[in-house]
Amino acid sequence: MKTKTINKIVSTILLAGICEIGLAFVPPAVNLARAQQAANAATEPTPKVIEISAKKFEFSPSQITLKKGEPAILRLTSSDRVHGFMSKPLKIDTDIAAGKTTDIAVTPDSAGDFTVICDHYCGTGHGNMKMKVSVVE
Ligand SMILES: [Cu+2]
Repeated sequence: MKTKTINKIVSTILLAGICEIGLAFVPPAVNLARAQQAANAATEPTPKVIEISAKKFEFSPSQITLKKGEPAILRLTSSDRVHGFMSKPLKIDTDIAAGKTTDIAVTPDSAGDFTVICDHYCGTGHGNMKMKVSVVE
């Protein structure tokens, strides 16, 4: 009777141990998928960073070229006051505060020439404050 009880306890402990191993064990296929994901992330190109500065009443450079489907970061600064930076077809709309860097991510989905305008009134020349973004295939 006593031995039987001990045997039962021992087998319960063993069973619990096996379950724990079972939980910790990750099938190799899952591990492989994870490794593949990590490798893909590592080989994904880091977005190109393009610096654009704004001041009354121009953007510099006044023209940039992006590639369709390729992510880029536009690093925007203003040397005088707050300006806008807006292009509907490129899905860009932000303000550029003075003395601060504003990063915006853009991945153009169609080729062509697009105009970015300052949509934050900044003075008499505001209406002509724009730049061109050329998106190539
Ligand atoms: Cu403006």
